[in-house]
Amino acid sequence: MDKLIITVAVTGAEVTREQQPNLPITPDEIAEDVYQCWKAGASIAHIHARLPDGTPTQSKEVYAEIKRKIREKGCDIIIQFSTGGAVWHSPEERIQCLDAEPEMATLSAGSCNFGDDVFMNSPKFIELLAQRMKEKGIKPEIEIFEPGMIENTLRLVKKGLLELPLHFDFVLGVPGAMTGTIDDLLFLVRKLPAGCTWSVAGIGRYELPLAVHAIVMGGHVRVGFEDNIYYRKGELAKSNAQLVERIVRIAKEVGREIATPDEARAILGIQKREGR
Ligand code: KMH
Ligand code: ZN
Repeated sequence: MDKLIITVAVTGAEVTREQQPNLPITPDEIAEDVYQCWKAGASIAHIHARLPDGTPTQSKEVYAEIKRKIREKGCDIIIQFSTGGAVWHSPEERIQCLDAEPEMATLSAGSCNFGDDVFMNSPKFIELLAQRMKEKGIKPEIEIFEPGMIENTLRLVKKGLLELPLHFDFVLGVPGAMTGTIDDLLFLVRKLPAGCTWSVAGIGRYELPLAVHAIVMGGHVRVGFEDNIYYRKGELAKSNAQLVERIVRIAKEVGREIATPDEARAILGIQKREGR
């Protein structure tokens, strides 16, 4: 098995300070939080930008500031920006973050219900995201909320917009999309083309059981406040780093080593580039 890649999704677009008092919001807070998670063992930071009042933003300037502040700390974590943004962001707003030149970015491979909203990803927009990431040499992480999104991805491979092997992230347990049972995870993993890598981001109570299964199955794990704000039922997590530390402990107990960012780059086929 490859070493374990831990992604931390520190902020997201939906969680508020009222729900999780330790949510990082400003570029300084996000950079410090990512730095603490990197020290704890995370090798990818999945980042959403916010305005100082907490409103989600896809401003390329804010994303660039977050990246700069992370790198100023001497932190070599893989920086992954969200092209998903918030459900109400326009496609034009969402794609902007690619101009801030991250090493990786998310690419949601289809539309789904998302709580009381709809997370819209038209075929045309998905193609545009894939095309732009290809031009810029940004490694996509394919976000899968529903099984049909794997087929959508393979259509883009046929069109030459994406190249195998790809890295997938199964986001499971979003109200309105696929649930996060172990059966769901096994079903999705079996559908992937050979040689692809995957991680799982279980939402809320799905986070820990799915992470534990991913660790022993040879997959990778995403944790963080974007997906889950609790340490256990009824107890808020103290920090994103606390959630990362628990995954590191569990992985070590079952003999799965933790990937450094450079080891994660090698697993995912990412070339380190100046300024990223
Ligand atoms: N905030 C969700 C609507 C991504 O980061 O690419 C979309 C999302 C996916 O979080
Ligand atoms: Zn996200």
